[in-house]
Amino acid sequence: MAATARNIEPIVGCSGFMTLQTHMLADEHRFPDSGGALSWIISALAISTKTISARLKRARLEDVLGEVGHDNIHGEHQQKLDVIAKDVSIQVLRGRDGVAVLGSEEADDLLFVNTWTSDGSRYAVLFGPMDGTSNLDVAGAVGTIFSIFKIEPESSERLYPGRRQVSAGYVLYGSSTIFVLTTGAGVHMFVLDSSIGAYIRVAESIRLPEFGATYSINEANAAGFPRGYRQYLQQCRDENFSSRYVGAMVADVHRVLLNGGIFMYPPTQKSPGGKLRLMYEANPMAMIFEQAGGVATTGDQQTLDIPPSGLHQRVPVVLGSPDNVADLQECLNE
Ligand code: AFP
Repeated sequence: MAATARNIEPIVGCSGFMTLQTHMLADEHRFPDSGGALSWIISALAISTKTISARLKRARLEDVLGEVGHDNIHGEHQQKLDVIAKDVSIQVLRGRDGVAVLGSEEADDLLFVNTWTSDGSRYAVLFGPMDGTSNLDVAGAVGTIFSIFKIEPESSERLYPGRRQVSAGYVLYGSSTIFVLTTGAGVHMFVLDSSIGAYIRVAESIRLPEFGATYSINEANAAGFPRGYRQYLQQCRDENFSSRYVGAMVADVHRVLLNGGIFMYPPTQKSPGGKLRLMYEANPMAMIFEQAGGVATTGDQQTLDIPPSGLHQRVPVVLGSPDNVADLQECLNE
């Protein structure tokens, strides 16, 4: 792993002044037959995430930090902001033309909404409204992740492999609010300008560096990782990599997307099948990484090819620069 021989420069850039809404209108030209429902859905996500961003900024002042007092479907203590973020997202999304199915990390099951667009298209929107909740009480970075599928007209299936996503994205609520989006033609990044209430495009067609000397993993679980992961981590330490871990997938993955490197949540003793959720965490991030020239795998197969078995299915997650993932894969295959 000779770091000097590899491209480690972030490759981002953009031209012109463009809001998310204008970007989506321009993007619609790729689909001349579309009735614009996807744009409406993404505009709903823009509204819900702006609302969540505003609530987060005032969280300590409005007493919305802390637990609700009961657990969610995963047996995790639900935070007040988990519930607020889910309710805001559902309220905004369920009124949009074309949203037929909603699925959220915080809801036990899929929610079916009876809506059609004039061109007959219907979509499923799956999302993790508040990712990284353990950071809330300490004003750390958190996020929202979403995945959008088009529902086949004659199909009774409601969950599809990630390869069938038509759009995916995340919002990072950090020192600024960042919206990262793909609709299958590259990955674009927007920053919320709260003075005008609009997401402004700041980077077009982001390309992940081929390699980055940073890894992101909860190393406290290392004793329970499969041998290949332990071996790869040793290799990274021997080569003086940096370790960075926020504990909110959106924040950790965003760093890797821009600077290169690798994010891993392997199988652990506590979660032998992995901890992160396929449908609204692993899949959308996998689409974004592949669209940006990166790699997304479980260690055994490409994440986007996994046939889903349920809304809350868990999988091991590896997302990263091609060279980093290739080096990990070598260790896993040994
Ligand atoms: P919370 O939302 O419960 O804080 O979980 C966050 C998360 O799902 C994901 O965002 C992180 O990458 C991962 O869990 C962190 O898990 P560990 O705390 O086990 O490292």
